[in-house]
Amino acid sequence: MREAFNIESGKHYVAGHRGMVGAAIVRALQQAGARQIVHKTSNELDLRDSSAVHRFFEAERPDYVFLAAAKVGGIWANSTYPAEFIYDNLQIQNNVIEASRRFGVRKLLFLGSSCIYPKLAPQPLKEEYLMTGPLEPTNEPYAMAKLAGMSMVRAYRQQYGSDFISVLPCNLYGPGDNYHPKQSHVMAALLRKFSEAVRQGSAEVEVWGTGSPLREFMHCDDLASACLFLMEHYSSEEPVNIGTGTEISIRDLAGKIAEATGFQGKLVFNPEYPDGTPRKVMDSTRLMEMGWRAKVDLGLGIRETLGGLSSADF
Ligand code: GFB
Repeated sequence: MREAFNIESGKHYVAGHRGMVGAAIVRALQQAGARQIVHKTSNELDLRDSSAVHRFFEAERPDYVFLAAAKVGGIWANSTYPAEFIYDNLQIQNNVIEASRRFGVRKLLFLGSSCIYPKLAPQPLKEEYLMTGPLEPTNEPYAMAKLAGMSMVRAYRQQYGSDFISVLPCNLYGPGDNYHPKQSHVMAALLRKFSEAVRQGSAEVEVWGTGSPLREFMHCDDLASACLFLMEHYSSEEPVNIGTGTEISIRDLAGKIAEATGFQGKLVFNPEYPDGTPRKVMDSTRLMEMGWRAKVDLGLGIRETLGGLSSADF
């Protein structure tokens, strides 16, 4: 019989705590009463270094692990640094998952992404559609690494009885995002572009691609809430989609952000940049049937994220 997930008394290790997702998970754990949260910066602990990771786990012996550390980025970053995306992510997840098994971690949550579904899988995406067709070329190495991580989670459950689970979030945004002008995801990139355009009085903002692709966005605090919910209530080898079920075109998203920032100028769509996957809205029935729902409305989430931006972000 597996022991219940005990937030208060358990020792939680959040790998990647300084990233947008990791920081949101730390906030959620603190708000839920967690008293022992351990984390290390990438300078303190390089998760690609197997012996360093094993030394850390031997010393800290966490009960629960949230594997939110990864090399992530938007469509341009994935297309530009494919070797780093596959190497770093394979190294990180191999080391953390194996060390978690070796040092008796009670439960581990592995984060995949909706971008690892086949490019043209039927929509909305159901978990069983994974691995049923060719991947989106712009982030195939990243997707292969994440698919390998999910396979590892299943294999460790089967061979060692490890209580490890995998989740698949949709596109995310919120405080602490990466606002790098080229390497960021679309939400962060547009929040930055429109904010700077208003500040500088620019007449136009460049939006990459045609604007026609559809994306599903969730606030990182909702994702963190879903992760704690699944750590408490879910224990199976099947991955779980974490989405809102609502999609928006890049064009309409740009319009929403222009309105939220008060930008009055022109949107210029640049088709020299790739559109990527045309759609990737997920079917999150498996999660919703367990009783969890996303709470943060997209318009409100965009305004709150804008309001929280500071010069430290850009
Ligand atoms: O978030 P994003 O970069 O990646 O979104 P994906 C890319 C979509 O937004 C493309 C358009 O259709 C872009 O043409 N876009 C418009 C922009 N303006 C911009 C901009 O200024 N910056 C960016 N980045 N995009 C990612 C995967 O796919 O999804 C990652 O590559 C990750 O691995 C992430 O899984 C969740 O949503 O296409």
